[in-house]
Amino acid sequence: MMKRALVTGVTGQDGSYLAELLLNEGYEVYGMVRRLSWENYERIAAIRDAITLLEADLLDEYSLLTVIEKVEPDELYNLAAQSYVPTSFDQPVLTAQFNALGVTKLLEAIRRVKPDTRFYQASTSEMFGKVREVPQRETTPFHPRSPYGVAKVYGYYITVNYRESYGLHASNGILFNHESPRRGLKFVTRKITDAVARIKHGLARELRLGNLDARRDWGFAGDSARAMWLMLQQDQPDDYVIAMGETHSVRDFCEIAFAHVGLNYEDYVVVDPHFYRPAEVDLLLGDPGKARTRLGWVPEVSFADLVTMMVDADMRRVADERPLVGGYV
Ligand code: NAP
Ligand code: G4F
Repeated sequence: MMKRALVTGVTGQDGSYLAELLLNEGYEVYGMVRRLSWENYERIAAIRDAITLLEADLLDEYSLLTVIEKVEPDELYNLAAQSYVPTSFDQPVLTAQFNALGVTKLLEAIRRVKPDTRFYQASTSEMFGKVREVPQRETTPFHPRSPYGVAKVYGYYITVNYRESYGLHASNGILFNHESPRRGLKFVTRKITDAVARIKHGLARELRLGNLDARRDWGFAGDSARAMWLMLQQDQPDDYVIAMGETHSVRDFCEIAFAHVGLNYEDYVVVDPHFYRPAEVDLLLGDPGKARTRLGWVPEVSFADLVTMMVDADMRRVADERPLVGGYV
C-alpha cells in the first residue's frame, strides 16, 4: 500500500520541494493550505494535479484534527510557519501562535487521532542566535535573537517533549539557511539575485541592503528536503543539524551573484540602516556530521552553484517579464 504523507506549508519553498520528493518516492501526498482570498499555488503548479490539498490553519486546532482524521498520515511534515525574521519583531504574538502553539496543536492532534504518525518539525539554526560555540551542532545551547527564534525554540522542545512523554516518533530538523529560485523575494539571497537580474536588464539601478557582514551557512532547499525525509525513515526519532559546514557573508553572496553577470556589486549595493534588525544573528556555521553519519545525507549543490542557479533563474524570469515593445535600456 502507498504511504501517505501530509505536508503543512506545502505552498512554501520547502513544502514544494518536499512534495515533489515524496511523489518521486511513491507517496500519496496531501498538502495543508490555509484559505486565502487568492490561491498562491505557483510553487506547486507542476504537481498540483498529483497531490491533494486540504484546508486548515495552524491557529485552528479543530481543522488540524479534521485533516489528520481524513488523511490518517504515515508521516506528517510540519513546515508551516511565519518564517520571516523581521516580521516576527513586528508581529511577535502571531509568530508565537503559528510557530510555537501551532506545533503543540499538531502534536496533540496526532496524539489523539493517529499516534503512530511520524512527525517532522521544521526547527532552525535561528535557535542558536548569539552562538555559544562554532560550529553549531545538536548539543550547542540555544540563544535565540528574535521572536521567531524564541518561538521556534518552543516548537523544538514541545516536539522533544511529545517524543519523551508519549513515545511519538517526532524529530527535529535543525536546518541552516537553505535557498532556491523558489525562495521568497524578501529573504536576502533572493532579494540579491532578483536585483542582479533587474539591474542587468536595466530595470533597477541599485540594491538597498542591511548588514553585509552577517554570515550564514547557505545550502540548497532541494538538498534540505531530502534530509527531512531521511529523518522520518529512521527506526528511532532524533534531532539533526542540516548544514553545509561552511559560512559566507552577505557581502560574499553579493560578490558572486553580481560577478556572475559581469557586474561589480560595489557599484550597486547601498547599505540602508532600515534593514538592520533590533538584534542580529552574526554568524551561523553548522556541523552536519551527525546527519552525514546516521542519515547518509550529503548535499549535492555547492554554495557557488546555488548562487549561480538563483541568478540564472531570475535572469530568465525577469527577461520574460520585459514588454515586447517599448523595451528597456
Ligand atoms: P515559506 O516559504 O515562508 O513557507 C511557509 C509556509 O507556511 C507557507 O506555505 C505558508 O502558507 C504556510 N503557513 C504560514 N502560516 C500558516 C498558518 N497559520 N496555517 C497554515 N499554513 C501556514 O518558508 P520555507 O522557507 O519553505 O520554510 C519552511 C519551514 O522551515 C518554516 O517552518 C521555516 O520556519 C523553517 N525553516 C526554514 C529555513 C530556510 O532557510 N528556508 C531554515 C530553517 C527552518 P501561505 O502560502 O498561505 O503563506
Ligand atoms: O535571508 P534572511 O532574511 O534570513 P534569516 O534571517 O537568516 O532567516 C532565514 O533562515 C533561518 C535559518 O537560520 C530560517 F529559520 C528563517 O525562517 C529564514 O528562512 O537574512 C539573512 C541575513 C540576516 O543576517 C540579515 O540581517 O541577511 C541579513 N540582511 C542584510 N540585508 C538582510 C538584508 N536580510 C534581508 N531579509 N533583507 C536585507 O535587505
